[in-house]
Amino acid sequence: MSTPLKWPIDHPDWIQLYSLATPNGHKVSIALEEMGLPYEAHTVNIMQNDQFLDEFKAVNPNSKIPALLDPKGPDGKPLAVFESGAILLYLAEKTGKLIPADPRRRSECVQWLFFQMGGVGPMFGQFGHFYRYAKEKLPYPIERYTNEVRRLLGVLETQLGDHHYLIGNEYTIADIATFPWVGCLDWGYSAREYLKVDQDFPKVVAWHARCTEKPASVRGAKVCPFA
Ligand SMILES: N[C@@H](CCC(=O)N[C@@H](CS)C(=O)NCC(=O)O)C(=O)O
Repeated sequence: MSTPLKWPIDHPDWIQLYSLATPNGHKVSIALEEMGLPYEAHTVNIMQNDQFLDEFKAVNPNSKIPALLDPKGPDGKPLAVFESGAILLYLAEKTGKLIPADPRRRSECVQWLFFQMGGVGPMFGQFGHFYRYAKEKLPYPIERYTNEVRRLLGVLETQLGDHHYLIGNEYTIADIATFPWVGCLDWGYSAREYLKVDQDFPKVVAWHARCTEKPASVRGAKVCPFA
């Protein structure tokens, strides 16, 4: 007899999302909502080590949320995709949505997506660990990641210039990859005041509000909630 699935599938023709309502998880559920793709969401409780189950590792060998299984990959066969940036790019290419068609603009979008994946995500995450969660409040890493988070917020502030979104007035996967992490400085790490976000980065604050207020963002942020 086979082991019952932890996450039974009711709609095998839909995209299967394995996630949790963290900034990395939000990216994908918000993009799926914005693109209007049918999907079925499965909550992976990383506090209970669900990510190390073989059933999850079959979708993401790296044991981290988010991950998805598209029953209809580019060749019509099922495709598993992990790493939130790769998932966003995959979905954008699949639908032609949230990514510019023009090659120059597309490259800009991909550059800011990678800026998030290589900079904002890891650095904000390390900041949160040492500032909020580490039992011992160590001055050196707190100072190091505070400086780096504020530097990255400054890069975003400059990039936003006088336009609405990261690469101009078109909302793209680069915005969706980034704004949940900016929000997390407040709702996840309670560091909005400490980092002087409102005082020093007003364009980032306005852009974050513009992105979070979208109906798809509101719906996407509710997917795979913490128990
Ligand atoms: N680079 C990965 C990072 C994913 C990641 O760090 N996910 C966290 C939650 S936000 C996780 O699953 N942690 C569980 C663990 O480390 O065991 C991505 O963007 O998908």
